[in-house]
Amino acid sequence: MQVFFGNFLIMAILNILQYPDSRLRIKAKPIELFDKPLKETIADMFETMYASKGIGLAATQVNIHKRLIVLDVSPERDRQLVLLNPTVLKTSEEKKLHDEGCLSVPGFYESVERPDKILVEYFNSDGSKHQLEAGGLLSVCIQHEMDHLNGKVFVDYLSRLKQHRIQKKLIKEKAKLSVIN
Ligand code: QAP
Ligand code: CO
Repeated sequence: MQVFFGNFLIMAILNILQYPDSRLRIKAKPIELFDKPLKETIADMFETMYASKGIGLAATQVNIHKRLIVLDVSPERDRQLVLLNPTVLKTSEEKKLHDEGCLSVPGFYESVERPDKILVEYFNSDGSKHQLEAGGLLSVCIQHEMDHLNGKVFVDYLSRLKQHRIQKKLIKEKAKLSVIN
């Protein structure tokens, strides 16, 4: 939600769901209306992503189950990308290993294998259709965020042992925090 206070536009930092929250498993629905509330959600998602020092955030992670992702993989943090209703048209045969983290899985980084290059079709916030050929970190990030829209988390690609270790640690951390608060 955005609030106008005089001339100031106040954006909100949204709550990020933490793995293994079952709401991270909900499949997001296509966006049908490219309206003002949608633009406000996008602004809030960027605010949330930058505040958390992230490079990508899917709507699913902030408990909004619509097909919307925001990204900024630039070192200067000034290249905002919004992908609405993204679909992958092509993937390269070549796969690569890349270290991944996730704002919903704080403190854990693990290597995941994915196609090196992808061709994605998406809509921007004005409702116009675009295509983007991505490689490297951008490609990894788009694939990671698109997984979220389908209820998938990068941890799902790891061994059962690693999944259980991560779950145990995050549940334990949460329990500690609830004693304090
Ligand atoms: C997905 O993830 C990604 O654990 C985006 O303590 C990440 O922005 C794709 C973050 C890496 C490709 C490579 C994670 C921030 C941010 C943490 C993120 C943390 C603070 C993760
Ligand atoms: Co993630």
